[in-house]
Amino acid sequence: MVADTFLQHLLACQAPTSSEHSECRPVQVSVWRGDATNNSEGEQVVLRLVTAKNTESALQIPKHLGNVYWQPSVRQVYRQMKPQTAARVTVDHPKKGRGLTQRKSAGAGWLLLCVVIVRSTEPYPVVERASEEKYFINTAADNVRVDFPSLDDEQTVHLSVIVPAFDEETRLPPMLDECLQFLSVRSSAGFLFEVIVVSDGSHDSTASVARKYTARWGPQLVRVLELTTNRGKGGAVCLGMMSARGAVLLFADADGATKFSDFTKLEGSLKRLVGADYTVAPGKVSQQLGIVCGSRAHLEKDAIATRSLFRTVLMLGFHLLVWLLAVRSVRDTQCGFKLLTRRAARICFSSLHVQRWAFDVELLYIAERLGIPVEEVAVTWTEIEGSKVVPVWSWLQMGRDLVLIWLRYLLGAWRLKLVDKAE
Ligand SMILES: Nc1nc2c(ncn2[C@@H]2O[C@H](COP(=O)(O)OP(=O)(O)O)[C@@H](O)[C@H]2O)c(=O)[nH]1
Ligand SMILES: [Mg+2]
Repeated sequence: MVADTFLQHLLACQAPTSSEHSECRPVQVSVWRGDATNNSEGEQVVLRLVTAKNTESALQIPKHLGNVYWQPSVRQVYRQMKPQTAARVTVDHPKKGRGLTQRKSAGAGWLLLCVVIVRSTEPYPVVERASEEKYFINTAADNVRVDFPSLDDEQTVHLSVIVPAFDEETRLPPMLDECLQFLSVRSSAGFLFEVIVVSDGSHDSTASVARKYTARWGPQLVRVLELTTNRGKGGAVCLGMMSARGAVLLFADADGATKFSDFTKLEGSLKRLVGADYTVAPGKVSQQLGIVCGSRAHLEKDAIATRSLFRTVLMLGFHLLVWLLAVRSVRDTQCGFKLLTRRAARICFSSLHVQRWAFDVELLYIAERLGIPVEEVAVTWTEIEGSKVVPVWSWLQMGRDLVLIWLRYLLGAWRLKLVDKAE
């Protein structure tokens, strides 16, 4: 029997009559190449009947059609049917059917993609550091070069503030002034701190502007790590952390969007989290695990009211993706004001792969996976002109990074490094 006759027979037998088919339009009937041997008598061939409403029912070819075979030349037949009887019929051979083959090749495609991702990815982050990125210049004493210490060393000051800065010659000075004034008030009580400005391959005079602070405040208080090429905020924060001396480490945006005095809120929260005060027992707290995130989640309603619908949709979409793929315990993952104990920083940053904007998400993902206690604290936030976030493009980049974080950890292409020497 040729395919055409077969179809006529089939449609006569299977014409759907229920009211749910009444909206169906002309329909596509697909008949895939088969051969007589495969459809020999007694072999079961399953038909799937799909209506325009996408309801499905599997039908079996009547026994007496068991010896039907397809014309090899016929691949697709289009039929105009009465509206009330229209439906899409595809034929699915259980052994050699085209649908199965397609599903198999799609599966093989995904498998291949996964293999490529796993094989082409380094499981642990490779932090390359040029020799010029290993020292800072002491502009307070003949511009001598002084090597940065390592995060693996013991803490020697109470607090390190890491400021990632990319082309920030204008926004940086007010932030540094505010930060240094706030912290220097505590110095008289024996509080030791340092500020590390990481100029991330800036094209402007960010590094020399920051070095003037080294000259004025001294190399114990202000250091400038000048990266030779732009890595992205995550890369800059990571190298700043690796070069820090503090028992606790804060990273803070160079634009001063958060009032530095809000740091006391983070300190209070960390004290509760680890059960000790780092200003009193820095050695003890440096060995504890804890992360406190400044948060703008309480400002979300205002942000939605003032932003365009498009930006609001992008923001909510990003939050949803973060929640679905990576981090559930923190509402605002992106706030550039986060405080970590030295041990938490050592553990998280030695496994951190993402160098761009989405690094905060990976940082918190790592913390969640390793059970590091994380708390969120509401802070003030002022939109400061000159944002480096490029509308849409940066969001797309973040979305892609989020999916990659999820996929790479899921496949085991990225792994967590066990570097905790303190344990
Ligand atoms: N290191 C580094 N920091 C960057 C880069 N882009 C932005 N930043 C820093 O990230 C912080 C936040 O950037 P900002 O433009 O204020 O972002 P927004 O507050 O989210 O609009 C600032 O300290 C910037 O200097 C970059 O490519 N590299
Ligand atoms: Mg900002």
